[in-house]
Amino acid sequence: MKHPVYVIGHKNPDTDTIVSSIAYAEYKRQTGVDALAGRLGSVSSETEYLLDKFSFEDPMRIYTGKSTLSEIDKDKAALASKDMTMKDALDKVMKLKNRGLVVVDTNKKLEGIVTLDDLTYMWTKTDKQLEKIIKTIKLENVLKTLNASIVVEGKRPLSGHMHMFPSIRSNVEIDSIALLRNEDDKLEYCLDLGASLIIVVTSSPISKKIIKMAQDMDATIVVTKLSPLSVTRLIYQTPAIEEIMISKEKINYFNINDTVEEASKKIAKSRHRSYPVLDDDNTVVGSISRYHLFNYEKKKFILVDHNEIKQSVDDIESAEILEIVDHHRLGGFESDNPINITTSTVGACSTIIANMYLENKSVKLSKKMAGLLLGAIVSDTMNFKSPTTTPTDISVAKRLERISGVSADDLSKEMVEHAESLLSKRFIEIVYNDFKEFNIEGNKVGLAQASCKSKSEYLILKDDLKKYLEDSCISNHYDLMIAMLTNPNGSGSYLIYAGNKSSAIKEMFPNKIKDGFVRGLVSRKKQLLPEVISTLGGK
Ligand SMILES: [Mn+2]
Repeated sequence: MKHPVYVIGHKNPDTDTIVSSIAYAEYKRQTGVDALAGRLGSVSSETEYLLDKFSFEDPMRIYTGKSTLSEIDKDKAALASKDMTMKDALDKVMKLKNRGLVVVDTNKKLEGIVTLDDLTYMWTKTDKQLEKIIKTIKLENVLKTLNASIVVEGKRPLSGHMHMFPSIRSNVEIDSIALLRNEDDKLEYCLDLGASLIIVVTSSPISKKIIKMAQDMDATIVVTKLSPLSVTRLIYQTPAIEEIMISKEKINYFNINDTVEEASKKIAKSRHRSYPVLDDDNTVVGSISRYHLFNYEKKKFILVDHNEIKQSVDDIESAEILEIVDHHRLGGFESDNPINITTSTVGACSTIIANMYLENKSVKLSKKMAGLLLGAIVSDTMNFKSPTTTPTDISVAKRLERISGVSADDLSKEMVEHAESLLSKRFIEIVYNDFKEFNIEGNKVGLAQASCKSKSEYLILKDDLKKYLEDSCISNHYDLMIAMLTNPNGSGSYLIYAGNKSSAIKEMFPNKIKDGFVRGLVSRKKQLLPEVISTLGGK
């Protein structure tokens, strides 16, 4: 099984993160890496609009860095139906490494398992236990296993008793099975005492007298050319495996979405060799053994648009990080192996990736991919108005405009139009989806950023959102919380604030703030934070 490398952006994905993962996965595929784009949350309506416009699919949702059973190598399950004879099961199981069969119904739903051990335990059973099993054998299985043919078919039931080459003085029980040579006196004797199934080891025909007698007694006679020894051995392998299988309720089995860690824990407590793996419809899709759980390849990731563990996929510690492409500060990341890191202080991660496409002549940048990347750069730099914008962002965007035939300005306007209304979000999302906490001169400060398309949205929200911030300050002990509601067109931000230090805000942006709006304020990191620091720090 070939394992893909997942290219993922950060949690609460924005357009730059989603586009970076799609574009870099495609870039890696063109260089021969089996890469797939993944996402850690739902996409915004702005992103969705951009994906639709250039006909790209949503990346697949990824929940954990742990490997699930669907992602590791497994054995193909050797399937059997419960009416399979033990003889056929033995023949099949001897050819398997894990020496186990998975018993399923006609829809491949799990019913139980049968292992080589179960099949051989048959020989340790008492006569009484064997009788119970022999009682269940079917005529068709006897014919198949003993390579036998029917001479007379009767309807007597089977008691489970077996008589091997009885003499005329033996106590042959009613409805028993008798194994005989083609000797009329003994055949007659057994029929007379009410034997139900007579297996005759012979190559010569059964006499008419015996046939007539069997018909009168409603008994069955079958003939086989196998040796007496083979017949004695094989007759105990004619029962169906249903009689000895271990039913579903008594075994460990796994769902394809269980993690390797969960499965290992369960397996450590049990002694079977192999365990069925089912999909969500309870259909058997494979089987695993200890070997698979101790020798699996970790899930592999390339991180784009982030590098901090807490912004990345859950359980990233269980996975392997191969590479990072980012435009944020480095956040104390450690790796076991040397890895490739590409970082640059540009306004969008998509700028770095677009640059890679433009510089690598052996990689093709399609028209629609150029449009997609352009959209992400426009979004992350707020149409180049954010102070994080660099000349590289602008020059790369110009080249993308030419290749895609789309204008950055038009794209920006369309995306702002399709951005989600703040009114459709809950306060907890507005405040905490993109939230950073700072300690400034002993003050606990929280700065939230969200995009806000219009003054009317702000006016509708501002009182209730202020109340929400005030409550959050009290319950979470913030001295100051600011919600920065930025117009995605880059014109500026509305500020809503609360906390015992909120009077300080009034000292900030003294000339620029008008009806809560600060023209030109778009970057939390480069504009708002330094202002808050200097106000609270008195510097
Ligand atoms: Mn970004």
